[in-house]
Amino acid sequence: MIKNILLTILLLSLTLVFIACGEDNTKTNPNNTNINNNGSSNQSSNLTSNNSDDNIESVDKKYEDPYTAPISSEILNAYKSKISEIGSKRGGDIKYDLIFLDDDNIPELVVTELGMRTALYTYVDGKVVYAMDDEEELGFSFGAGGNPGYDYLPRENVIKNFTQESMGLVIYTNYYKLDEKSHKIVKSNEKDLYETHYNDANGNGKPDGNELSKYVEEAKCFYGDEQISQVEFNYKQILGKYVEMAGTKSSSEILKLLEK
Ligand SMILES: [Ca+2]
Ligand SMILES: [Ca+2]
Repeated sequence: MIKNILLTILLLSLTLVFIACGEDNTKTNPNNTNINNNGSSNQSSNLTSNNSDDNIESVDKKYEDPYTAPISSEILNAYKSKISEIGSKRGGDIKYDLIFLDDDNIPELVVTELGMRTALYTYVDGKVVYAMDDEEELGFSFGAGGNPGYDYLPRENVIKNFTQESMGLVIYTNYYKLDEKSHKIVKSNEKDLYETHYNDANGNGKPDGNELSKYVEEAKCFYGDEQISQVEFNYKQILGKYVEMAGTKSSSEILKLLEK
């Protein structure tokens, strides 16, 4: 088992050398990187799942449909009340979905204000709790300013997001997780993980003045203020077969699915 894990890690790191901070990323389309990550993860899951039936089962379970999974009626009823409450409080185009973000068999509720924000709720001790910092703001914002949205690894408690700043010259890769104690979404990395595509001629760590006008193909990689190698950068990536984290169902559609 340990051998398999080591082999997988080795293969992933070798594959990744060709992804981040390399030619593919210089296209600055976050979706490109996403596709690459999905591709490399497919290879790795094939490798591992060929090894035993247990692994095939666990891969299947990861992508289990929350609407047909065995979930207690207490949890489903609590989410139904929350959906009705959100629907009556907020106007606009709100969409919902249930996902298994972490592996505790209690699904999370995704609430998306289309093209604007996505928020998560989870269920703790008989109650639906808001998993974001600020309820007024309704969670992660996306759509504007080079942030296409959020993806997650089912049952692995990983949320991933790319954010482009300075017209694509700086690209952040953000990872988040649901904190077990606070039941809030928190950043997984202590420091920012990002790539830059400009020549910092004045050395102030920011793209400014003439630096903004030239896109540099070869990326520099950073963790916080520290420049790191491509290999170190790749090593900090969390690979897997990501799924988009966004509400896709109207309140009436999801309430129907939750009737059991
Ligand atoms: Ca959960
Ligand atoms: Ca500068």
